[in-house]
Amino acid sequence: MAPMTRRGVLRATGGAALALPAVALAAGSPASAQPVASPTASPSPTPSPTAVSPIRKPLPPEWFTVFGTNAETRFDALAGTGYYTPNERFFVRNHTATPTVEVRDWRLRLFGSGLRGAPTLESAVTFTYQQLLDLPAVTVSTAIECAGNGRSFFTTQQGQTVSGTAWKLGAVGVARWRGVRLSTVLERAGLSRAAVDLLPRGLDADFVTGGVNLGRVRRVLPIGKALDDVILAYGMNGEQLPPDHGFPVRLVVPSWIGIASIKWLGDIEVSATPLASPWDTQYYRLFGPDYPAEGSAPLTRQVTKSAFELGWGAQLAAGRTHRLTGRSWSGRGAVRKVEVSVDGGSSWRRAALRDQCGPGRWVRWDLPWRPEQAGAVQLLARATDSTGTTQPAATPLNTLGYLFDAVVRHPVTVA
Ligand SMILES: Nc1nc2c(c(=O)[nH]1)N[C@H]1C(S)=C(S)[C@@H](COP(=O)(O)O)O[C@H]1N2
Ligand SMILES: [Mo]
Repeated sequence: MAPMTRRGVLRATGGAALALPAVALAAGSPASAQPVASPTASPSPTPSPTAVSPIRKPLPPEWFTVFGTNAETRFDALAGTGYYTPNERFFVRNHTATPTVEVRDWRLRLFGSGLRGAPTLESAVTFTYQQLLDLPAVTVSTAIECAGNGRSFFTTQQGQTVSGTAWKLGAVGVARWRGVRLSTVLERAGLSRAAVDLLPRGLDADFVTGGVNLGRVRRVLPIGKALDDVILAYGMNGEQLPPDHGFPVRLVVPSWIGIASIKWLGDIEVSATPLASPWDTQYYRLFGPDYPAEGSAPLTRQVTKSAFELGWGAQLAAGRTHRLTGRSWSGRGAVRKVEVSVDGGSSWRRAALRDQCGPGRWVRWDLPWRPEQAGAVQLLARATDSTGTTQPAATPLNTLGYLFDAVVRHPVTVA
């Protein structure tokens, strides 16, 4: 990894919370699974020439809120940027740190009982980067969104205690992903009709949490979804896939929670019997009073959300007409309708939709608002998707804080 600059250290430590010093990451220590927001900013450590940042790209505070190894996109930084999230502003969710992968040495390895001849990892079917580039290419417009996006509102709106990164609504981005269909690669690798589950695995460091090594980041992908619309992506918004987003190749699993879209893909086990991983059993299920002890079924599809392209606590001038802008999205279907309330939910007005929306990606919207009186106001936006689902007033508690879909109250000051 590149040596860290002074500026990089300041960026990495300048966020709302820091899970661990950058120096510890350089020594191969794990990141905390659950960074806790700390209100006290500790002084920046002396920059060390060997220290590395868990995220490679610059994270200017006007674009990102940093939580340890993760960086959230600020929605006010998307105003006027166009439909797709620019690569430079796309959120990053790293369990440990962005690894350096040499394309020259890189191979995608497929193995397991779900392939003809049941190859082992040692005798795996391999593809070079160039071989993947030479296969028929497709472009897919879809969001990648963390299952925990919106988690902080369980606490700030509902008064509940949940663990995990305290995201607002910016752990989501929409891009044009270029790559090859996973089904194409599976066919060429000799997919057997007996295959039921895949286990794609990343090349980043082992994830260690609470003193337990869970191994490399991986998550089960059922064969039905794998053959439906999943791609192996090597391009993002017309550029080579950036290091932080999975270079050289990542999975893109449309409409499903972000953990399905494994970055820095190294190998895929294809199995004729069901597979599991800690990312299917202890994480990415709903746990809590309303759920069985082992949790819900593993989470798949995303829910419906809406966000204003405004800073938290933004100031707006009284007696002037403002154009409120925002985005709404759903993993369940296309967004059909967006309504906004400026009176705490007593009355709602339809926002104008600016995009032809499809499932798994957002629609931009806007609506004029002329506040007359100075004071604090909460802006509310709620979307209805093609399944008829409208964002509710509250989301039932789950202790890991996944799939928050309730209407978010966005504070602004009219002055
Ligand atoms: N190998 C690997 N893949 C991964 C992760 C990771 O830490 N390692 N994080 C996952 C999670 S939880 C999310 S939300 C998305 C985030 O993708 P992004 O960083 O490109 O925005 O990547 C997923 N793929
Ligand atoms: Mo995630």
